[in-house]
Amino acid sequence: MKIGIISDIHATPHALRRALADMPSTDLLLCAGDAISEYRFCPETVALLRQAGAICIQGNHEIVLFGGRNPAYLQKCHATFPADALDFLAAAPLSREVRCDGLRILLVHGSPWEPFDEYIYSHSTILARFATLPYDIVCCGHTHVPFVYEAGHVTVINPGSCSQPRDQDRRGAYALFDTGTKEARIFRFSLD
Ligand SMILES: [Mn+2]
Repeated sequence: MKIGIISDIHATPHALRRALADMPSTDLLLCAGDAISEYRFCPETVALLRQAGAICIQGNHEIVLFGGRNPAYLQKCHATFPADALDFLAAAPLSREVRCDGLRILLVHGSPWEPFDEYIYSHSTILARFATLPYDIVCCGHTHVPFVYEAGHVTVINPGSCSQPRDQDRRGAYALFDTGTKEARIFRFSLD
């Protein structure tokens, strides 16, 4: 089975469309948070995620919007956008366990450990700690810099950002995991 992993769309539906068009067909689609921005809700992005059957969690941007730190804008969102679009992200958890083809997968936005908002890169020393987790795959986002790292039996996958890459590559990014070959790969696609 094939698992598609996306993250950090940041209210940019055209980038999400590109990612989904570029992606081979998948059996499971995971979104590691920051589908929107705290000051920019995007019903079109949410609709695309729902149509694609994406399993979503909240990132730090959803936490700000739905967690009460931006009440004026949230009020405006409720007056402007469809309730079901808002509810879809508001109801998303901060982390989520998913099973696919017998594999245990953890989906988080930043880090699996408190305070959960650490930026984890491919050179981060904390990556060794992922080997202690009872999962086969941990998907995270937050940095907008994609990587794949094998920490013992745990494959750590950051798919980067669909819309706002923060590495040297100006293209959008997503990841694919093949449960048959156990191979994780990062894919890049043009945003132009
Ligand atoms: Mn982000």
